[in-house]
Amino acid sequence: MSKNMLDGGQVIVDYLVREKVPYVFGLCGHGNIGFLDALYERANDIKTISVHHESVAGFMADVYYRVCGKPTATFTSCGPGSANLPIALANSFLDSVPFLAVTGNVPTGQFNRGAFQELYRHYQADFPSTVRAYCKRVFQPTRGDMVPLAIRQAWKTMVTGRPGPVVLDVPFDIFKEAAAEETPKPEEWNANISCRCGADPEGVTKAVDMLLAAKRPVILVGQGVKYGGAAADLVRLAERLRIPVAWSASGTGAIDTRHPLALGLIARNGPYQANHAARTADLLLALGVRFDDRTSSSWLPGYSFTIPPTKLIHVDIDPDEIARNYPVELGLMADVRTFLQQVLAELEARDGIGDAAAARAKWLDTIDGYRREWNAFIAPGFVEDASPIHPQRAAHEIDKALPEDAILVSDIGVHHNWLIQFCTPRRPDSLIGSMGFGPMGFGVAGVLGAQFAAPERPCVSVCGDGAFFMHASVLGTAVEYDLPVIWVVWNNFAYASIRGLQRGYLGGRELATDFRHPDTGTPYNPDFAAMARSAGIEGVNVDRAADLSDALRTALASRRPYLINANIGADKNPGGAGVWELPGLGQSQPAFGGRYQPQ
Ligand SMILES: Cc1ncc(C[n+]2csc(CCOP(=O)(O)OP(=O)(O)O)c2C)c(N)n1
Ligand SMILES: [Mg+2]
Repeated sequence: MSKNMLDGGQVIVDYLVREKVPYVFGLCGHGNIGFLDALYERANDIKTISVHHESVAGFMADVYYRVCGKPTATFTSCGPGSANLPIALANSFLDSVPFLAVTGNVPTGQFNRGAFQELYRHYQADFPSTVRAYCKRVFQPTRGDMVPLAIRQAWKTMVTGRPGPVVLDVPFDIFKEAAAEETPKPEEWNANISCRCGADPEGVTKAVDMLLAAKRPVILVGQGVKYGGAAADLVRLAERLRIPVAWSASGTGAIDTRHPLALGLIARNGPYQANHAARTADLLLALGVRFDDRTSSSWLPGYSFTIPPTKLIHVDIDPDEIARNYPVELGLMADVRTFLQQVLAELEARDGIGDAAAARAKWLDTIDGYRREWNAFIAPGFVEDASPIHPQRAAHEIDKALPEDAILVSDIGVHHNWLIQFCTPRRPDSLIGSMGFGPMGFGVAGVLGAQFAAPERPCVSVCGDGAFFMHASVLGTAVEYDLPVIWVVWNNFAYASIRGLQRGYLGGRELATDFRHPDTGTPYNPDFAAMARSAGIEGVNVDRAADLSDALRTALASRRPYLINANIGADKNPGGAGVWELPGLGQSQPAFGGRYQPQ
C-alpha cells in the first residue's frame, strides 16, 4: 500500500468524522477488528462506545437520532454479532430513523468456502439477504477501492427521502485493503441535498380551500411532524385557523399537550374527545402519519375515523403511505414542514378569509364538552391508592415528577399504553416510543442513546419487567460510560400486555405469560433493585403510589444511574374510545362511548 493510501476502514471512519458523527456504538468480534483499528487511530475525533449486546447498540443509535436529529453508526462483527442487530434495524426502518450499520463479514478470499461464521449455504457471505427486509438498503464493497463509493452512497440513501437505516457490510480484508488517497467529501456529495420538497402548488390551493370550507376539521399528526422539525409551523397553522390537533402515538409531543388546541391521542386507548372529534370530523388533515391499525382502531369505521364521509387530506414524504389504508380526497407527496409553510403563505396571501376563530367556536365548544365527559370518566384513576400501584396512578406519578426538559423513553408493553394515555409531554422529544416494529428492549437500551444525545437533560426509561430482564446488560454500560440514566421498571411480574390478550380474547387460557416461583406458585422476578446495586447502581423498591414520584425525584437529583423497581398492578388495561381487532379472535369494546354511525 503506498504511503498516502487509506485503507477501507480508514475511509469509512474518516467519512464518519467528516459527517460529524460523534459516536459509534457496537460490539467487537474477529470480523471487525480492522474497523476498530481505524477507530483507534481517530479516537480524538470520534468516540467508540462498546456495549454488551448488539441490539443495544442499534437502539442507542436510533434514540440518539430521535433526540438530536443526527445519524450515528454501529459496528458489529461477522456472523452472530451482526445477527444480533436486525431487531434494531427493523425498529429503525419501520419508524424511519437513520443509522449506518457497519457489519463485518468473512474475508473475500474465503467467500463460499464455509469459513468460520460465514452464511454460505444459499449464497456467499450472505448477510445482505439476512437484513434485506430489515433496512433501507445494503451495500457490500468487495474491493478496497469500492469503499469510497459505497460509504457516500450508503450515507445518502440513509438520510434522503424517507430516512432509514442502511447496512454497510464489509468483508474482513477490505477494512485493511488499500481504498483511496482521499475520502469523499460530504460537501460535494451529500451535504447540499435537500429533500424538503413542497407539495404541488395546485394541491396547496385545494388544501387551503378545503380547510377554509370545513366546519369540523381536525389535524392529525404523526412522527413526520416531530422528526421533520415541523412542530413550530404546525402550531402556527393550528392557531391561525383554530383547528384542533390530534396525534398518533408516534406523533405524541408534536404539539404541547397543554396547548388549548391539543386534542389528544388517537388510538384504541385514546381519549373520547380525540377519537370522537376525529370520527365525526368533516375534514381530516393528516400530516406525516401512517394510519396503522393501532392509530385507526384496526380500520373499523366509526371508532377512530369514518373516512368517508370524512374527507381526508394526506401529506407524506413517502407516497407509498398515501392511500395505503384510506381513500384520499387529496393526497400530497411533500415534506410536512415545507407543506405547512406553503399553506401558511397561501393563507397570508388570501384576502378576506374571515375570522377563523369565530368560525371555529362552535366546534371547539362541542369538543370541550366531550373532554369534560372524558375527564370525569378517568378522574377516579388518578387518586387510586392501591398496592400494587394502580397503573394509571403510576403513569401520572411518573409524569408529575418529570421536569419539562426530561426525555422519557418507553419500552414496549402495557406500560407504554398507559404512558401514551396519561403522560403530558410538552416537547417533540419528551416521550419516545417505538410504534412500527415494537421490539422489547427499545426503551431499556434506547435511554442510553438519549443520554449521549442530551448529556445535560434527565433521561428516564420506563420499561416492563420482561424487557428489562431481557436487556439487563445496560446496567454495566451506564456505569462504564457514567451515564446518569434512570430505569423505572414497571414490574407487574408478567408479559402483561400479552396475558391481557389471553384474558380478553381467549377466555383466560393463560400460558407462558407470567413469571412464577416453581415451589410456591407466587409471582417471581429477580430482585431488580439488588441487581442494579450489584452493578454499582443505586436501586430501590417502591410499592406505594405516593412514593413513586418522590423516588423518581430523588433519582433525578442524584445525577447518577438509578433503578426504581415499581410494583405495579397488571389486572387493568387502559381503556379508551377506540378498539383493536385481532382478526379471528374478535375486537375489544370501547371503554367509553360507542361506534359512531354517520346519518
Ligand atoms: C423482542 C420481542 N419479543 C416479544 C415481543 C412481543 N411482546 C410484546 S409486549 C410483550 C410483553 C412485554 O412484557 P413486559 O416487558 O413485562 O411489559 P408489560 O407488557 O408487562 O408492561 C411481548 C412479549 C416483542 N414485542 N418484542
Ligand atoms: Mg411486565
